[in-house]
Order: sequence, then C-alpha cells, then structure tokens
Amino acid sequence: MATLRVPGTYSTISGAVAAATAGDTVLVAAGYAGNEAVNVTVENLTFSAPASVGGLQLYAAPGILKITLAGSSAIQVFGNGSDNTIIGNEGNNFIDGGTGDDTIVYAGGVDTLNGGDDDDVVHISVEGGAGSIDGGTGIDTVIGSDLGSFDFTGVEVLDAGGANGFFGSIAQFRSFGTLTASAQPSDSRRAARSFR
Ligand SMILES: [Ca+2]
Ligand SMILES: [Ca+2]
Repeated sequence: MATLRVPGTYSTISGAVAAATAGDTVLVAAGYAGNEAVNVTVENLTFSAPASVGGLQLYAAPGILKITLAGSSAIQVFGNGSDNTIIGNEGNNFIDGGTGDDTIVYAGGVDTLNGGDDDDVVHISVEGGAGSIDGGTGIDTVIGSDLGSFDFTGVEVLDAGGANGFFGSIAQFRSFGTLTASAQPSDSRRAARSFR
C-alpha cells in the first residue's frame, strides 16, 4: 500500500498509475497543474487531491472494478462495463458508473452521480448532501437516511439501511417507487411501502 506522490515523485498522475500496484494511493499536491485525463489500469487505487487541483478525469480501464477518491478535488470518474465501486470525496464530483451493477458512494460536495445502465446502488454516506442522483435504466437503489437537497431521477428504491426513517421532502420521496429499511429485518415489513 504505497503512496505515490505527484508531482513530487511522478510528474503526472498517469505516470504514478503506471508505477502503482493494487491498493496504492496516488497523492496529488496543491500546485499540480491538474487538467489530466487518466486511464486507470490498476485495481483499487485511491486518488487524493486538494480542491485547488481541477480538471482531473479518471477512466476505469477494462476489468478495473474499484476507484476511491479522497481530498476535495472535483474529480470526475467514469466506470466501465464491469460492476464498479466508485467512492467520491468531499469535492464536487461527477461520477458515472456506466453499464454493470455499480456501487457509488457520495461523501460530500455537490455531486452529479449517474448509475447508468443496469441495477446500481448509490450510498449517501454523509448528512446534508447536495447534487443530483440519476439511476439510469435498471432497478436502482439509493441507500441513506438523510436525502439532503438531492434531486433524484430514475431511482426505484429508497433504502434507509440501518436507520429508522428518512430526512427528506415530500417531493424527494415521490421520486421513489418503494421505501424500505433493509438492515432492519424486524422492521422491514412495517417500513416497506409501495407508492405505486
Ligand atoms: Ca460499470
Ligand atoms: Ca441503473
């Protein structure tokens, strides 16, 4: 689990990825020029960059499953045809899972999160989130109990996970076909409710 520093050790993020092994962290320092499109060819890398570094686009190469973001740079991530896991950071991310049953984790900022084709899951892991979540085609699920000010499109199921209920607006709840609480099996029958 090495940390590869850009631009300290590697002049570009692509150069760091080329030297990385699975599980490594690419740590981008403030002052880096940014504006780099990176073909991510190594599994389970973490990319950390500060908000001052903009214009970073990460493309999961064929077969790559997991990409994790850290820091607060407004990084964009594009999944591939596999079942991807893409974890956002505190910045304003754009994340597109592409085809496959993708898992996307919201971790702050004003994000645009697109599940794409097939059955995707978006986790809202922090309170008071903002942005838009579009499940695309398939049966898509949002897991979280605080809906913040998100706009939802194409999401069929809202799942409170381990929580007892939801914080959200009527308009938000109307975005979903089904409300449930999957992590509370004893309550799930009571909590599950179909709106259609
Ligand atoms: Ca995918
Ligand atoms: Ca979908």
